[in-house]
Amino acid sequence: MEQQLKQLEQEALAKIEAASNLKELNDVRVAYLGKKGPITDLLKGMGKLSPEERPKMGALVNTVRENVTNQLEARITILEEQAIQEQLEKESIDVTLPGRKIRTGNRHPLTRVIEEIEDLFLSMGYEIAEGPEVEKDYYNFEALNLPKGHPARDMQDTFYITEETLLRTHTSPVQARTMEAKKGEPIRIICPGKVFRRDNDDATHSHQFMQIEGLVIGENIRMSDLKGTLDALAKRMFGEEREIRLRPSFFPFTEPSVEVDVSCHKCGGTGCNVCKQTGWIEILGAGMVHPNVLEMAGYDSKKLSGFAFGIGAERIAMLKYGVDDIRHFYTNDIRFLSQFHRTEE
Ligand code: 2NM
Repeated sequence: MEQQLKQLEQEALAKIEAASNLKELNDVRVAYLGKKGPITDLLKGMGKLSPEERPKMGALVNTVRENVTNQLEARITILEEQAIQEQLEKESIDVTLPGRKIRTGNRHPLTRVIEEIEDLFLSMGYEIAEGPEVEKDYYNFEALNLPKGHPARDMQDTFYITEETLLRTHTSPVQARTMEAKKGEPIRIICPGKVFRRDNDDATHSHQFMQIEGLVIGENIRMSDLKGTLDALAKRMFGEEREIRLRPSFFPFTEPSVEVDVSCHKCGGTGCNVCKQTGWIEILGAGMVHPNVLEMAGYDSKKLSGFAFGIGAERIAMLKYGVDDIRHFYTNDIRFLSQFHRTEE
């Protein structure tokens, strides 16, 4: 029996040594130490032995079982460590590999133009004011010296919701609302936002576009203040060498009113295809706020005066970036939009 035990032990140890994974090891454990294994059988057969032999054989079986168990556990530890090692090697990363480029988006060209203009005016102490796109007839027309029946209020030029409610045709109603709220106090604001006009869309017209209007009201605000402000704007948007030129014009809400030209940024004023050989490009309209507009908003036009101007963001962006069709701004073609990715700054 002792012989038999020694042989079993050798066999089990050899199989443990030969096992190459945890499953094989478990099979060995079940085969030799399990309930139906030979060692358990031997322990069960102890009863048949004489009382003198029993302690000696018992001790021997226990030693064998302990040996096999210890070897099994040692082998399990080794295989587990091997498995971890293999996994670590498989999962190791090469930190010297170059990183993958993350493709970033860019702001819409109109957003860029508007933010550049906002930055300039914020730096000059202006505040940014906003208001509703669906507006009252009163703020869009009446308060701006456009009484009922005025040609500029023609149904053809405006999207009406009801008799008294419409889509704003400019951001001036924001300025009318601001004047009303400030109750005679000085004002320095710019109003960027969406505006709407009943118009047939083509390369240079859109029924919806972005406008930026400015308004300054205070004591002794003069035409020269307007001129200096617009000169700074032209230089900021089109280059430090630019000059501006004012031509007389008409707007119901300003008197006097002017159209403002900037010297051509392509030819510098000598004449080219961009400025249609004139050396000048029209960029905005402006003027001194009409006394009627001031009085309607509760300002004393004898004590305070102001200037105002209106810029079309699309027109500026088209000139600045050489865009030939206004519809490019709205069709979201990535081939168009991705061209405005900033490379410096
Ligand atoms: C323009 C041209 C001239 C203008 C006037 C006002 C207000 F509210 F003060 F009366 N806001 N904007 C104005 C003046 C707008 O756009 C071409």
